[in-house]
Amino acid sequence: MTPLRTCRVCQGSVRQVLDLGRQPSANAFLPPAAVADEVFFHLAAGVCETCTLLQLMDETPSGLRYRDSYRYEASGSKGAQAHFARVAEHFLAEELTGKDAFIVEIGCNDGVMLDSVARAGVRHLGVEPAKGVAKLAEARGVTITNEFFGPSSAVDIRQLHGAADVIYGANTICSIADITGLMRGVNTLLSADGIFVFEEPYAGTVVTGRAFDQIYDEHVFYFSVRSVMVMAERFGFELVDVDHVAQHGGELRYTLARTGVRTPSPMVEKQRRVEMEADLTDSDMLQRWSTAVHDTRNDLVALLRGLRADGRRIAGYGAPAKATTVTNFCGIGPELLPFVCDSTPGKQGRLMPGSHIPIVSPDAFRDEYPEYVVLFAWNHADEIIAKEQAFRDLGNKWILYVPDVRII
Ligand code: DWN
Ligand code: ZN
Repeated sequence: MTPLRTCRVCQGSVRQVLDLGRQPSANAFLPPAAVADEVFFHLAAGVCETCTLLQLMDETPSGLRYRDSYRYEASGSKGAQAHFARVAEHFLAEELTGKDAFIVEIGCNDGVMLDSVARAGVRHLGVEPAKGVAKLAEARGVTITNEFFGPSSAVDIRQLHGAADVIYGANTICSIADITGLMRGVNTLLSADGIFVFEEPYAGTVVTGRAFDQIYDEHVFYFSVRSVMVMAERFGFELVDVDHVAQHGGELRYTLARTGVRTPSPMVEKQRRVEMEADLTDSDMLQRWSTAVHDTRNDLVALLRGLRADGRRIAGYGAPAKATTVTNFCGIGPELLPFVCDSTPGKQGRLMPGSHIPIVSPDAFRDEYPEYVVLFAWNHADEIIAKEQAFRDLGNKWILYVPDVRII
């Protein structure tokens, strides 16, 4: 938990811009007997005064993250399944067309993307350190190596399988604090004209979209086009394409190639201008953001306290990692929200990190609907609200808090 003094990419000074207080590791869902062993750290985001990269000030020790007990399953929503099937289709049609094409996914989780590649009979490798989800990927027929990606695993993979045409990561590159080690690994493994593609939480969504709950220990970086351009250049790469991704409230997908090998798409310049016009990392903008996030906290807590005082039955829906940030930042515990429901079997029967709110199955929620429910999995709102139409038909209400607190 060493405080960061310099940017992890460019060594510029990092200025703290948002303090989210004492927090546990966001995906460390606890068995009730393990409460005494819980580890906390200081969660705060800062901005690099040189390359503008938004990043965590402190880190949890890496041993605490992505352990064998890691519970998040990337296939957990229909939206994600469809999205990753489309990503695979794109790679298969555009990049993996050679006779012996090879794709590596860094942090493939339960194999939601590589599943389609494996079915197409194309050479692939998922690099996944969390044993539980890696086993799920293997069970679908995905080839796995159970380790962290870095400079030495990249050498081993290259020796065993040859160079990769595509290296891909979804919501994983932002969690690799040692960006130099990552980029050295990519440099070792990527073919001369290959691409490194990663889609990650976007600084614009986190700041202007006020999705402050994307900030937690796993997400060390909140990239933007501007900061990725600097990062790519430092390591001999170039940002050649940018796409909008609807997942997780709005992300960006970045495509890097070795400098000069591919012609950058006009989207790169277009998105860079959008960011400049939005003053994304301007200090006044970040100050207003911090104030707005604190307002959200006050509004949400006041709403929940008022509902409890009126004797209303309230609960939470979804136990995403994001809910750890919100509940701990706002001081919301079981006295305000007696339970949250989540469809992930491995989370049920456990407690939310830090807040210790019990997690139950969605069946328990349907057995006796609460009157007001905080939709922590707000990024899946369309899917969940449609699925739980009966909840609303009975006059019950959803509570949302990104970008502002509101009842629908
Ligand atoms: O970056 C990360 C992303 C990809 O996934 C990781 N660091 C951790 C994780 O973030 P998250 O936990 O915020 O992801 P989700 O997809 O927003 O989590 C949604 C949660 O809601 C899951 O626990 C499943 C649950 N859920 C549910 O109970 N009913 C989801 C849907 C769609 C449902 O119908
Ligand atoms: Zn920097």
